Amino acid sequence: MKTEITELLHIEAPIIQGGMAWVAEHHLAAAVSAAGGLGIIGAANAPADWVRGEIRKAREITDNPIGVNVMLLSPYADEVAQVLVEERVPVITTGAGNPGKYMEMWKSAGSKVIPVVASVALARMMERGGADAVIAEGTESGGHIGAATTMTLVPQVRDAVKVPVIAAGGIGDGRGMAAAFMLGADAVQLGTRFVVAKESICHENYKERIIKAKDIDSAVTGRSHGHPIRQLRNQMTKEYLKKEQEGVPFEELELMTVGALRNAVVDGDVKHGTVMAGQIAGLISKEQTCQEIIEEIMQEAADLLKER
Ligand code: TUI
Repeated sequence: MKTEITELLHIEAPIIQGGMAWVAEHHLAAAVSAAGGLGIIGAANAPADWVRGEIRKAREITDNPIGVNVMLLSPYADEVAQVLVEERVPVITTGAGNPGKYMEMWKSAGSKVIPVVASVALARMMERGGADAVIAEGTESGGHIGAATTMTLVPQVRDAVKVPVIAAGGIGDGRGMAAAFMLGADAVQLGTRFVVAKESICHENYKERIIKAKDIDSAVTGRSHGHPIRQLRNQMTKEYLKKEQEGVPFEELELMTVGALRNAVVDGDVKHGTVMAGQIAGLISKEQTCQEIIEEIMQEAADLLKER
């Protein structure tokens, strides 16, 4: 399947893996890229040397292009930005902010820069600033989210910019991919479905929690202080939301979440840890290899797009 995104990024399948903190390390990214999609190493809050190591380890597994996601709230964002130039990373996605100050250095190093946007205004600003494409991410996503749904955001971003649009948020199979194409997308980005990939190093408890999740099992914490995070309900979200409702200050709420994502992903504490996942978790029913996931989605989407 050829689209503007497969041509731009030199990939076979217009499927991009989300840059999920703790989960998107070199095994997962390399497996997605080896299967023809675009694997992404999630720099999240990690130091720059970790990111460099992951890029190099991924390159030992596959020669296909691999990208890196820069989480712009990271204290290491400046150093990570520099490492990506030194390592000549072909594709850079960004999340949780405006990557404007890095655009020039990345572009002159020859990287394709693809910011995640949660609004039409930011999409327009990113295009003006030289973005090669944008990821329009709806509120169905896991983790840090915007307000607009994928169904409403993607066509509005499509109409507002000329660069290719990648749809994200709530997409978990070929039906979601075909729907995103109908809305004007040139590719899709999936997170939750890849968390449960065989190559994902995420703890089995976390994977099992996603596989058992139902449609309305996620909750959004942090709305009151402007850092909304979608995650699966557990003891932690229950306590957090109660405290948030009581007006407990931001600093105290933040203390509850320090290290909580790591506790869930690495140690498997899905009761007290943060189990970030998108609303599509309810659809995801089994662990598969990245190749199986990509082949299945591509086949489903191709059949649907042919029928119409
Ligand atoms: O970034 C994400 N998802 C994330 S980042 C993350 S790490 C984290 N962990 C705990 C607390 C806080 C962060 C977990 N999940 N997705 C991409 C994304 N970007 N979604 C929404 C946005 C976004 C929102 C506002 C991008 C730009 C933006 O603009 C604000 C501005 O500065 O203009």
